[in-house]
Amino acid sequence: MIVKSAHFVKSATRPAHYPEGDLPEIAFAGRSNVGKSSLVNVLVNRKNLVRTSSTPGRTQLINFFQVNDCFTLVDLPGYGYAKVPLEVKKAWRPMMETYLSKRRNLRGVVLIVDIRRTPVEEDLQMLEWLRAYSVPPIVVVTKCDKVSKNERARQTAIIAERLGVEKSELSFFSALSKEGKDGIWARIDALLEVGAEGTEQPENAGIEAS
Ligand SMILES: Nc1nc2c(ncn2[C@@H]2O[C@H](COP(=O)(O)OP(=O)(O)OP(=O)(O)O)[C@@H](O)[C@H]2O)c(=O)[nH]1
Ligand SMILES: [Mg+2]
Repeated sequence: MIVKSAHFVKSATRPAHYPEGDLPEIAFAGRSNVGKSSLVNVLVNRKNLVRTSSTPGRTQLINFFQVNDCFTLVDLPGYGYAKVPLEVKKAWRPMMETYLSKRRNLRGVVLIVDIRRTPVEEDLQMLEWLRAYSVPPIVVVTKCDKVSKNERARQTAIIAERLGVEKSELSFFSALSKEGKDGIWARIDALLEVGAEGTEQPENAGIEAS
């Protein structure tokens, strides 16, 4: 994917505030502080398009970013961090379930897990929702720069088992080394293309032929 432009569109908590239009959308989900915003920044070659933070729970809204004026990347609020206020925690579940079940533009969700941790209950819940709403998942294992080769192999087995996916389904990533960036784009591209089949062409498509 060649990223020519990327800009913030808006934040939302409920459908009335989601961006209008039918651009296909890929969302990024995972635990607080797992590295969602960092992954989006690396994908679009920007240091700070999406705000990153060492304070977990920083992103509490659904943030929409338009890329190349042809699709949208969505940074979803993280989950599972003990210090996040209770009201924020309570709001997360309906906000997320509404987005995943109602957003017609949604073509896939990148679920991000930390190479050093065993996936938590909310990660499993997320995969279950995706199955229930027929949203294809891309599972990214991030912060790979933090572990040795042996540790990576050990954790890969644990993560795949806990999530109930094949090891080959996992994409390995590091925001530091940028390992895995092209592979993740390839998987995103595939989902954006599947979504494009059967949809109407833009109004000016084929204008030269007519
Ligand atoms: N070493 C290393 N650090 C990373 C990597 N990805 C993210 N981080 C760090 O992890 C912290 C959290 O990153 P964010 O991208 O803000 O995480 P987030 O999932 O968006 O967090 P919330 O929005 O709070 O849910 C930051 O200090 C990042 O610099 C990575 O691949 N390797
Ligand atoms: Mg974030």
